[in-house]
Amino acid sequence: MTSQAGSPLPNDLDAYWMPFTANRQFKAAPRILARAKGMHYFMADGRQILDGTAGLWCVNAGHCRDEIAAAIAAQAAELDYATAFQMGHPGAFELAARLAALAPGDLDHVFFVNSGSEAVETALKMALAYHAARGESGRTRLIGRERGYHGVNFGGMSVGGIGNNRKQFGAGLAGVDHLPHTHDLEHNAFSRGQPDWGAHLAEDLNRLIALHDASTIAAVIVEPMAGSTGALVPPKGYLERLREICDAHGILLIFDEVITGYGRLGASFAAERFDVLPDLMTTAKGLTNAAIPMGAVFARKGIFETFMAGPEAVIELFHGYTYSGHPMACAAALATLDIYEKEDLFARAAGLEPYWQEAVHRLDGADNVIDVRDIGIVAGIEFAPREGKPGARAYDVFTKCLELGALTRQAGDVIALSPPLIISENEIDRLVEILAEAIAATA
Ligand code: PXG
Repeated sequence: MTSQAGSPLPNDLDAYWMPFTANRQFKAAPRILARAKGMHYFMADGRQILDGTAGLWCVNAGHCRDEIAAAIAAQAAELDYATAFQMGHPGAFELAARLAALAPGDLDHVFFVNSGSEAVETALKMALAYHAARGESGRTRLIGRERGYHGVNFGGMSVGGIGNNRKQFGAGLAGVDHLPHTHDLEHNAFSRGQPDWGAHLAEDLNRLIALHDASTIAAVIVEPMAGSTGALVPPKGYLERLREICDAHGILLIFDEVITGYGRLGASFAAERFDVLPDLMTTAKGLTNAAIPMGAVFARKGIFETFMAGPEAVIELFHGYTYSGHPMACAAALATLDIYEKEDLFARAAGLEPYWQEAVHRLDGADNVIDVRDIGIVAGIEFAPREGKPGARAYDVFTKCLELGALTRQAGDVIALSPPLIISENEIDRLVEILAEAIAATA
């Protein structure tokens, strides 16, 4: 069978075990994306859908960019694969240098991985190995945050703070603790940009230090803006305070910028926007405009140099992946960075932010909406849960939006928006109109 859009429709939905999906519910009424261009997806039935989520917070330059497709095709013909272990290829070195120049401060060494989850595992392992290399191998504890999302592997799941993502999988890593999340509707509902209330929540790190002793703590990992649990914007002064406390106690600060990296907040990285420099920074998603899976972990100069102090013939970090720095991913990333630069997309996002903010706050006061929040080109619209059915209201809004022609992302009782950074003002208006209509229709 062939769809109107010219792409095949699957005949058999059974074999594919879908990730983070209610498989039976989905297969009873499948939603099949057939192709995409620019700001739009096209469903298998030919319907055009405005992409309100940049795929999954990742297609920052819009879909199916010709330059990226051409770069991938050329690379596939020239050098399909090269091992990164004791061998190299030009693209990985070129990309690392470009990224080091893009990142703030002295975050100028780059380790390649294939996803956000792998970036997180890599950063956590780097933190432990860094302290060990300095003779402080007692620093093994890792501190995450409630409602944090750091991917699905064991380290990231353990420092993550989402009950549903943890409960099926045992005890996780030992020696992990969590800061409280910063989401508080009583004080911060309907904030525009960073909320005023909540910097004091960073002081909880001092409580954990008193409990565990700083000499046992390797690192604190947070998303500068928590994405997956519904766009939780950091309170003013909060990240700055975390940085101060970490500095005072020799604890590494890791920013998980898998969502916030590459322009989402109107700057290269959240670290730049908030002017808080982490020791390690994890990225993925927008790195290749999501065209090929890839992640990159950035390390500050002093961390990298600590590893380079031993004998030169000894491998400094016993870690890496078969596909680290894959040639095609490097080609996709280099083409993506070219687009970001040529179209000045991060500055474009910053310039669009006031319009975006005005537009999404038109939903303040809509039926059952208990919060609207925004930062960069991100918004979270939170609903009062249906009695005894958490998430059901936002799921209905999500499916209604799709019916009306827009893709949004549901996270619990929140609808998160994060469109490609090429979105026009008209398209922002259209996205908000569709949401308003969907909210009214499902109230
Ligand atoms: N860290 C952060 C901050 C993320 O947002 C990951 C790590 C893991 O990346 P990979 O590439 O391994 O998936 C992410 C991923 C959502 C949603 O609904 C967000 C993500 C993944 C799935 C769903 O917002 N982000």
